[in-house]
Amino acid sequence: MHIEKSPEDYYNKIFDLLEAHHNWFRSCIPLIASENVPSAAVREALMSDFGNRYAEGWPGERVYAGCVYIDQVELLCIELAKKLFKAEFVDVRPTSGVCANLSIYTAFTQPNDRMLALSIPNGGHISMGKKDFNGTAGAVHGLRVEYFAFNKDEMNIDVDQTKKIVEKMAKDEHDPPKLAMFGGSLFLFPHPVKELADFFHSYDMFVCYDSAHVSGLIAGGKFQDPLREGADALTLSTHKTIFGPQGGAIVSFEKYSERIKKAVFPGNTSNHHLHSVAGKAIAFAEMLKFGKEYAEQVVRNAKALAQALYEKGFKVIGERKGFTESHQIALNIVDYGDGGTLERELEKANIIVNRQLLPGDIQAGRHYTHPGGLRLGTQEVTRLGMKESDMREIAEFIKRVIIDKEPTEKVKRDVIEFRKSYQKIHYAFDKMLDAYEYVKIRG
Ligand code: DSN
Repeated sequence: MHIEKSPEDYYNKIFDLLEAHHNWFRSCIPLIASENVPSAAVREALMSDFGNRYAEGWPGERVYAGCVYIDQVELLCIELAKKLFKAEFVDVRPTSGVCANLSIYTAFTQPNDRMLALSIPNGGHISMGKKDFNGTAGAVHGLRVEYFAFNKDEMNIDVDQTKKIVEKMAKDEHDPPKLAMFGGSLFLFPHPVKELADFFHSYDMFVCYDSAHVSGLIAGGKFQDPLREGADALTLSTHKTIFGPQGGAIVSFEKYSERIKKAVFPGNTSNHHLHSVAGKAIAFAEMLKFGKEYAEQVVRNAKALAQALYEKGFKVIGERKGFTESHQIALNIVDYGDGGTLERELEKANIIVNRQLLPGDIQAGRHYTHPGGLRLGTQEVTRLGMKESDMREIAEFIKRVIIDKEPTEKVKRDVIEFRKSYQKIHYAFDKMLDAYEYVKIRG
């Protein structure tokens, strides 16, 4: 018999589910490369009244009254981000990485222009995708997306072949790209910005670098320094290797500031989530203080996890180059199943990863629901205080699920035991709350 739920039933159920999620994550190994766990300080900022206000425009030039304190926080957020990225100009208003990329498209291209980016199996993000695939660049801004040449063995952009592609577009077709977008979602090794930026500039292309995944590593002085290597702007996420709230930002030079500001507002945002700006500011202060030590440990952990997985028999992508220089590890798991199935098996053992399209998957007939890869990231487990020896334990848990096919219930029991020692946040000013502690503020 169907019993109609009351509003109270829904209300209580939602809180039950929220609390259940927090309790579950306390005993999981979180390895999604695009996530992180914010400090209690960031969570406090997110709960503030800033989240209920409007502040369209730039600090001091708002469309609304009531922004006395909001303006001060946003200016501090900008100041912190400028220090973090040694930059002349930062716009912290984009509400996501996609919004930041779309603002760059708006500022520096016209619909129907050509743009250069990585294809999704080679590491590109959906925001750089073609119209046919409903990617933001093609479907929203009408750009014609062309691909960088990619070297699968190097897991990187092929410099010489890419130059040939652009020369052909410019000389034979009289239609060079207007924008090159480095960076992406599967991102193991620094991209050849230094090798290509001058060449792209010689065709009047704007050079952007999507650092959504690696922004915390760049801020911490690891990986690469795109603005000094020739990029005109960085777009970023504030919640992957930076441990802030979900959001975006654009980092660039003063000469581009007016175009970027207009593209962000009114171009691509109305109000810009002011509680998130406060959270970004707190996370930037944490990064300024702890970012170097954190970024170094993230990369050490990624290398240790990759090495341990390799020694246990996994095909770890990028072997010849030391597996990774970022927080990410990519596994080719076609010998054991497909990415979709194995992602779910690992989840049953409280190991949270995501399936990943790898270079060559589409040609091999694989699809994004059942791709040939898994992607792992070490940024969140590093925030929980884990070190290289813990990476070896994690590799063993993953092997037990994927290679040994042990019952996931059995592995899960050991994962829960392992996780008990890692409940606190590291690289933060305030460590009072546990990382995934559920905070109840209703009566
Ligand atoms: N799709 C996300 C990632 O995991 O890379 C970023 O938006």
